[in-house]
Amino acid sequence: MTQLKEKLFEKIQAHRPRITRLTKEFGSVVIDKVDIGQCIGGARDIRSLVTDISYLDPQEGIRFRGKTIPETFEALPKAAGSEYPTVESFWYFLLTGEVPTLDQVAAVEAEFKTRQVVPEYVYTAVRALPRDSHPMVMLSVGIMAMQKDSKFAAFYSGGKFNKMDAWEYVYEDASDIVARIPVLAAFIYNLKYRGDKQIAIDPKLDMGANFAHMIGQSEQYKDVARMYFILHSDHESGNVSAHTTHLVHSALSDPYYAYAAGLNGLAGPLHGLANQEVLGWIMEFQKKLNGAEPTKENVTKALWDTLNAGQVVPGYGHAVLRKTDPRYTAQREFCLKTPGLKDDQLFKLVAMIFETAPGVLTEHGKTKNPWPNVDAQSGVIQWYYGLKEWDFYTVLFGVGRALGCMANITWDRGLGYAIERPKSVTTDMLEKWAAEG
Ligand code: FAM
Repeated sequence: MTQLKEKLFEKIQAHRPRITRLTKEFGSVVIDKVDIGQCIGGARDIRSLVTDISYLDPQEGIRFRGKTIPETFEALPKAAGSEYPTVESFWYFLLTGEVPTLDQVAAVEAEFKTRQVVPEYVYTAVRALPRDSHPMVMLSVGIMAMQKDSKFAAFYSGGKFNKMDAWEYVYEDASDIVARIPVLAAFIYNLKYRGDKQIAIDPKLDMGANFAHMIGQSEQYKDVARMYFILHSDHESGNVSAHTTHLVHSALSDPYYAYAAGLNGLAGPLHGLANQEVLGWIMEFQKKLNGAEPTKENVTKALWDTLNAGQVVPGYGHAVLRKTDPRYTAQREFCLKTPGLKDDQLFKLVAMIFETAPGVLTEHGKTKNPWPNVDAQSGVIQWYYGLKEWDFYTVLFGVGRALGCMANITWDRGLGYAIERPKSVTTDMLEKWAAEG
């Protein structure tokens, strides 16, 4: 067993009695009630999922294992010569809740090297798709193609399946997915946008740095990749990608089936595709500006044009958050401290939208949250570093989101969570209850 797996086992064993006690002794304690609005309105805010990986406070934003984003970046060991932690150290932290030592991080890095090689048949499957397929389709197909080697599926069908050990096989698949997904994403990027000029893995590099290397990016982009993957990793359990992954895995579908499903949800414009939509929207707007500086007046007009056309302003609003998303703030701070980027025209425009959109959306009066989410800022950074193919941005999100989704389902199995099966009702029943008050 690796150090990480041993530590995880220790944590899971220590946690199991808490769940058993809660279920056996306190299973009937009421923690929420459901109204008709929530039933029709996407189950908004109903407390019905459990996770200890991250928690989203509507005012404060996300905490990973109890730490805010700045606290997380501060606490974790940094990549050599960088202000940012490696993705590997963050993976250790998400899974165990403990900040790893440098030795523990080195062990995860070594483990990922043995896991990160993507089988050739996966590339063959992705290559067989039409080249103009959306890169999210390619990513999802790539993950599905790997399923045939699922260790969890083999354990399940091998006749020795038992609930206590099942998590170990989820952990194996989850770790393989996390280690391989940036390599698969780099392959897709090169296939689609660089004439299939592939770059081999550099085994000396950590995950984020290797991704930068594999897509032919600069030294500085290594930190962008590390930051981006960590920021997009997890946002508690109710969002579409995390919830879908959890739901599908709850049927004991293996992590490949589960995460491909999660990615398919991430590909929706109200969820992960918003980062692509933001950049498309901004580009259109920049074209209209025709070289003129963005001002409060012209940005206000563009926002109203969008709203009056019945469209949403991409990158603004959130189902849970009621303040500026700290993932937006972390990326804005990265822009402000990066020479060149802070004076970039696109960044200036995004900053002007940040000044203007909350007021316009408040006046519009529909959204419960007029503040920006993670997607409003991320495309600008990618664009600045030359990653201009914005239909790829959701793939970057999907690489990061694998960390959270895979940590979550490893724990789901460790704690033996049940198959998910909420109850549905009919409109007649709702009308009857409505009449009864
Ligand atoms: N622009 C215009 N209208 C908006 C809006 C926006 N950015 N955000 C919400 N609204 C509208 C929404 O369409 C709804 O209108 P109807 O009553 O006509 O249906 C109304 O405001 C109430 O919505 P809400 O309760 O404030 O938000 P929801 O919980 O229903 O939806 C979002 C949350 C994120 C889907 C929504 O805010 C939205 O569509 N935002 C733009 C797309 C986006 O940025 N998505 C990314 C979310 C991100 F965090 C992620 O997953 N990566």
